[in-house]
Amino acid sequence: MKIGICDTTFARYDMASAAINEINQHVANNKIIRRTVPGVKDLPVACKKLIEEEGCEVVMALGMPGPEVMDKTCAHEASTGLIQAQLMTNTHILEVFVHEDEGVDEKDLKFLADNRAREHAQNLVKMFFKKGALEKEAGMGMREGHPDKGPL
Ligand code: RDL
Ligand code: RDL
Ligand code: RDL
Repeated sequence: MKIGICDTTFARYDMASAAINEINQHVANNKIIRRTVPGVKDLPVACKKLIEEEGCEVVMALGMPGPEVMDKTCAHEASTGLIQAQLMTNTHILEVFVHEDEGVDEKDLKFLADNRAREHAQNLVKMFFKKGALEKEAGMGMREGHPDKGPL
């Protein structure tokens, strides 16, 4: 399988390497194509190109919106762009965003970024390599990065 990984230089943690490391721990013999762009708003077209020009069957888009209102707006715009790219290509692009103000301090933010990237990579593996795996987790209050909330 061809897997696309797209990340940004704006992010303060190398989430792409964490995601690639996690994928390789679970499944072998896949072609992983990585692209890095400046910021989250550059992700949608980069992901679309990975799908249309490089033949990727799934892509992860990893980014870090900053703490300012402008950054949050940027993140929302990037998100709608990523959804548009998915609909245009009929292909999943897993959005892995960690907001810079989600961590209580820098250490916590780093831990969260690494964890969230890895847990979304595990979701990718479950979606494309382990048939029925996500159905087993349906309604279980799963979260990425933070502890799971659990079912009611
Ligand atoms: O196309 C060039 C830039 O506009 C693009 O890279 C933006 O995504 C960069 N950017 C902002 O301009 C901004 O105000 C980013 C953020 N905030 C942000 O919070 N996170 C980013 N990029 O990854
Ligand atoms: O593409 C992978 C994820 O980005 C995607 O599954 C999101 O829908 C996950 N998600 C969030 O990232 C978030 O900030 C969800 C929520 N909030 C939410 O409130 N409910 C969800 N997903 O079902
Ligand atoms: O409970 C409040 C939530 O907003 C908080 O838990 C965030 O961590 C939610 N969240 C994001 O804001 C985000 O950008 C999540 C994701 N991405 C995500 O990918 N997975 C999550 N939460 O479980």
